[in-house]
Amino acid sequence: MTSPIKPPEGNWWDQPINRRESIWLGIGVGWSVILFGWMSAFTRIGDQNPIGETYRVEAEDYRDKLQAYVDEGTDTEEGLVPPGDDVYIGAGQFYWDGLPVVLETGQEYDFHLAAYDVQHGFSVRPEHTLSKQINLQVLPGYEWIVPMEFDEPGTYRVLCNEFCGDGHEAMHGRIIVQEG
Ligand SMILES: [Cu+2]
Repeated sequence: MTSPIKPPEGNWWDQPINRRESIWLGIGVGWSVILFGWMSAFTRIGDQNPIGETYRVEAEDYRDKLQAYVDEGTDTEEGLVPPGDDVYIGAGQFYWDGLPVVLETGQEYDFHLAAYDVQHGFSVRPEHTLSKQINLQVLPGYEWIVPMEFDEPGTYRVLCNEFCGDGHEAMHGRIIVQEG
């Protein structure tokens, strides 16, 4: 049997680099440098970066804090109305503690995010545009406080966007935002 792939004729492996190859190599190197610079700039410039503060916290302590917050809030048919500007959310296999929550537009809330067991992903999407989303990592051992404000009223879905085990797909929650 003969191979359908035929080697090129002659001495093809020992040729000087041609002009077209040099140009593409140059473009490749140039583009790499741009992307490298972009990575660095992306973390320093603009509003796209998650902000806030992070504190070490034990899962049990966070659970207690969240429970105290839930007790202080007002339970309504739609969900919990937080007692103040703080919103506590706990992620566990496989549920969102503290959701659903009822918030208002035009008010800045401090979202507290922590996980009880493994790493989870806090993904928030407006119900009418599920492709529009923010994604934040929720880690066990850390409480991340992120300021957030909703411009538009509506229902926002919260789902876990980090595969966290068999049951991960059941991690749904809701944030109901009302006109403030
Ligand atoms: Cu999860």
